[in-house]
Amino acid sequence: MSSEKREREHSRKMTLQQDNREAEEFASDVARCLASKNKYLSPKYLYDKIGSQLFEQICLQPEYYLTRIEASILNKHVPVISKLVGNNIEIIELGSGSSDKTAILLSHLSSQKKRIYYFPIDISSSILIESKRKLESQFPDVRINGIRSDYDTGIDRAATECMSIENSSNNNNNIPYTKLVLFLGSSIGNFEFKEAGALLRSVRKKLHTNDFLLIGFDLQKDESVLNAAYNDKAGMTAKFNLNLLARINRELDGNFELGKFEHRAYYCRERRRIEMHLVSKTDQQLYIGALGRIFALKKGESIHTENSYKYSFDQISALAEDCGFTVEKNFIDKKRWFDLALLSPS
Ligand code: AVI
Repeated sequence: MSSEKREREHSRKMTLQQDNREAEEFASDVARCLASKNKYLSPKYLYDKIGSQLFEQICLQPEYYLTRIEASILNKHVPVISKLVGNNIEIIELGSGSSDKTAILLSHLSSQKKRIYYFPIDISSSILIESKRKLESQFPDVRINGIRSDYDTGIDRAATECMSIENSSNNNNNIPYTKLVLFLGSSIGNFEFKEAGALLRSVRKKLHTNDFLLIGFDLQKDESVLNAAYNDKAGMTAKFNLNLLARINRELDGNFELGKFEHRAYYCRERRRIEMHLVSKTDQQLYIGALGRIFALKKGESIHTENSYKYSFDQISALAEDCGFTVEKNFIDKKRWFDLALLSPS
């Protein structure tokens, strides 16, 4: 077998192993969730292939201002960012999704004839394949290497790739590279504060002093704007939320009837977060074939599927400082609804 073929076979086996591990983790998390009094499932399970497509639809809804505003901030400030990062850049993106916003950055950087490597990290392989295909035809000079993984493993793998680029014999001029880690879309808001800190600290460990982290934060604002953003009129967020039950049916042989659940999303003032729930409309019993178990749900009982924290500037600088970063710049929109913060290692 040629070494190339061997490598392909090895990576196929690794992907299969990873798929199996993820399927087992999903099954055991669903079992734990449905058996507990306070039913909570990690929001990462919202993003199977269908969930990721539905999220792309959410981003197009008029009430969901986050994507639009972040893109406009990026468009406005891309020249400043481009100047700061120099001519040789390794972009690592956590949760890259469609990479639509990253295309704004790539378009500007590549027009400046910079040398760019791009490592999008996402848990959905289909979305990685699709976005790589699209970006490669748009930006033929950008070298793209998609990493299907969760954030922690993904950042490790991307940093290893960067090291091999910097140390390779092709880099015989010892060109210095700047790493630019992107964490867009306010995905940090879906983490509890402790987890958010752990993630930023692990990013910090991979960066040198001249590298950057560009991270989107959804800011605290009028409750009515927030409630509308998570209850869009077209019902996309509801579909996205309910798809979690459909996913359990598909992957774990469950018998959830989606019509017996209601999407509920509301701003919790005390915790400064949007909470997303699936609320049972009736007393019901659920059978999950893959677990061989029956679970009971009472009328009004909820499965908590996501939190989306809304930040203040004080919280942003405290988080940055706590994790070894300095806030270089807060790029914000006129309404002060969204902050694209540029952090550098302190
Ligand atoms: C990915 N994340 C930042 C979205 C959010 O706004 O918290 C996920 C989402 N959930 C419902 N709508 C959008």
